Amino acid sequence: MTDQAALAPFTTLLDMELGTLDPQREVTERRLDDLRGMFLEEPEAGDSLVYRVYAIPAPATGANLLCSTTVLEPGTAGREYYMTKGHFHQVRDRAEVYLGLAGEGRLVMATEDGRHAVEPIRRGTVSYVPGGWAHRSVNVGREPLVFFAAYVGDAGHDYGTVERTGFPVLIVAGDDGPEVVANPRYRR
Ligand code: M6P
Ligand code: ZN
Repeated sequence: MTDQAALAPFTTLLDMELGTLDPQREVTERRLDDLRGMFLEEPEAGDSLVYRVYAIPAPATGANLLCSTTVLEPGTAGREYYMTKGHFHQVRDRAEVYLGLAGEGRLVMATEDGRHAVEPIRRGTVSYVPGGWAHRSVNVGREPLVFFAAYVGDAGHDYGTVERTGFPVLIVAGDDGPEVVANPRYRR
């Protein structure tokens, strides 16, 4: 018998604008202090909230899907918009799907050999993150960016690789809106 046997069907109510879940289960908060070293310019001191992840827990096995909503606040550190830490999956070939719910964002993805892709996130976008692609979301709008994500349960989060290399590109506030620029600190 696997964990599967212990899991009964259940439903969660998702507020499509706010991204909150009812019932609320695990909530992870990330503040500017948790993102130290990730922005090109260090943000001013302060522990401003950057994002919250509301998870729907399930056993972290390859038979399950782990689902969460992320609510990413608007803001900038230097010219860079607020963003998530970003990660590869520990099990590299595990895929993920992002469904945009509210706000305006970008999904930045990169492979370990240095390729990158930038896709929009807004209400109704469904983005496929193939295995082997690190992913980070960026809020380029003035409202919270809200999206739903589902990934293979045994994927795991590898934050260390992204912390070491960065992403090949940054999303920065330009005169006419968001711009994709090369990351001068990126190294494979
Ligand atoms: C999405 C998913 C989660 C992830 C969250 C925040 O909801 O990809 O697995 O935790 O975004 O991103 P990060 O873990 O990179 O901070
Ligand atoms: Zn992921």
